Amino acid sequence: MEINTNNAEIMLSAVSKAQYPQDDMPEIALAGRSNVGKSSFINTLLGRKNLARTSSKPGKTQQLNFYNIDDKLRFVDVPGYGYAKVSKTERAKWGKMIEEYLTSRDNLRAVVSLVDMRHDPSADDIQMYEFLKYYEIPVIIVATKADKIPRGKWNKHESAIKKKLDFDKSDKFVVFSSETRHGFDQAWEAILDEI
Ligand SMILES: Nc1nc2c(ncn2[C@@H]2O[C@H](COP(=O)(O)OP(=O)(O)OP(=O)(O)O)[C@@H](O)[C@H]2O)c(=O)[nH]1
Ligand SMILES: [Mg+2]
Repeated sequence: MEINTNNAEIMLSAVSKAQYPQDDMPEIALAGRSNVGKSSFINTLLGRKNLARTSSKPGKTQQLNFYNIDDKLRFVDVPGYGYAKVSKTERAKWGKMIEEYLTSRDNLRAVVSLVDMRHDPSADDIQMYEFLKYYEIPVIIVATKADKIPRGKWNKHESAIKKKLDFDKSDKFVVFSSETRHGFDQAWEAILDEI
């Protein structure tokens, strides 16, 4: 499929089902801990600096943000989990919003689940992966911030992440960096494979 990635724009932000776009365009959602680099991943894949708002402060993205890419697919930027400074009520609202989207959205083709390549996956990362497996939602694991680890240690980190997640070999795993654009082709290939 030919996609003009320059032709991308934010379409809408939503907090509930009634606000989701009403059509059958395929969607790829981005999930991961707050600050892991979801918005940066979107910007890198679209060759844009600031289409998806990024921040060194966690918790920047608080709604489901739908990005229209050349009228061929959508990225859905999902608020990050595991941000300590939110109230219990906020967290419960977040959980409900994500769960509603992930379990009921017919447009959803796959979830790109981002983990920080430097560290073992958190309990929340593991829970997200188990959740996606349980609902049989195709998942692409993107291990990001690879630029922060020496290349000679990449294999060791990849193995550790896979082991912790109990990674299913039929899923895709992409080593990625928004800094160097490492993994750009592989990430696009994995995504286009699912839509
Ligand atoms: N070195 C490096 N920094 C990165 C990379 N990806 C993201 N960052 C930085 O990490 C911080 C958080 O990135 P975001 O893309 O805003 O993270 P997010 O997952 O969208 O965060 P929330 O919206 O809070 O959930 C920013 O300061 C980015 O510049 C990467 O691959 N390498
Ligand atoms: Mg974000």
